[in-house]
Amino acid sequence: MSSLLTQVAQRLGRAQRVAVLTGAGMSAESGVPTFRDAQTGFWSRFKPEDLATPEAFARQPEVVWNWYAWRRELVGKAEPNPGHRALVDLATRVPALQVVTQNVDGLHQRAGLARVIELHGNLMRTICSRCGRTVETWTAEASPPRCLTCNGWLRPDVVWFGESLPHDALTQAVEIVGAAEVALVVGTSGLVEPAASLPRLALARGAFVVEINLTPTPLTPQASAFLAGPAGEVLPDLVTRLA
Ligand code: BV8
Ligand code: ZN
Repeated sequence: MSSLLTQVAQRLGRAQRVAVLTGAGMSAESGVPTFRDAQTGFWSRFKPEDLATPEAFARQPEVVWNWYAWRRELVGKAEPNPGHRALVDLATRVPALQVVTQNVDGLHQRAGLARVIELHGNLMRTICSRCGRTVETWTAEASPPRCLTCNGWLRPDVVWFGESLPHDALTQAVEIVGAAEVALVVGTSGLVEPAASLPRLALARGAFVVEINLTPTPLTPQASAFLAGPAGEVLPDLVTRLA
């Protein structure tokens, strides 16, 4: 593995444009459960895919609102891990490194990355489900709280299954991934579209695509390199070898 790590580090050292596509595995070592992880406690009886939908919110808004309130609290207590920090370090060494994330926890930004493309929004931002305005504070007597402007239910500013991704984020992600000489695909099961198609776009454009994951995924057979291990260890190791 170490020769592969060195080979990948050499590729990174020569690259001008690097795209990094991250999924929930990036935040696992920060204590934020991945989507595939069995949910804990009260939430163990629900499947995330069933809760993260407009239909679930329409049918049981209180349950969906409380699930996100639980996740907001958990994410609020989480800290960026060495993998997040390694990407900040890498961004100072690569002329044009850009992170495109499926994660909604904001940990890349909290680690110090100035610009992050958030494909699926950010659960630390709350909006009105009717008029769309961003809401910073709300009283806790109702779940979900209501918008003071139009009385609509508040909701997390995330992309639910069946909802379109933010147009600008997806457009920028396609440009960045399509122009990259090296793409790092970190901690994603590669099951959710259209994010899952981005690594294949990089391959089609001739990029060197490196997958970093604990276990193989549908992308692994096509990837240029597969580095098996936790993001919080593999990414710092890569940066060390760069130096
Ligand atoms: C859309 C925000 C259309 C909410 C999320 C059939 C075929 C193809 C597609 C579809 C289909 N049926 C429906 C669709 C479309 C659907 C989809 O892809 N469904 C899947 C389930 C089949 N997609 C959508 O609905 C998207 N919208 O297509 O719109 C449209 C078009 C026009 C008009 C209207 C609509 C919207 C998708 C976005 C959904 N929102 N998140 C929230 O968070 O609550 S997705 C959510 O799940 C995450 O954001 C993330 O993207 C995904 C989870 O995936 P991962 O990040 O990969 O995490 P996961 O847990 O799966 O895996 C973790 C990985 O990390 C594992 O591989 C593990 O091994 C690894 N790991 C663990 N620890 C570590 C590690 N790796 C390294 N180090 C570690 N320490
Ligand atoms: Zn409103």
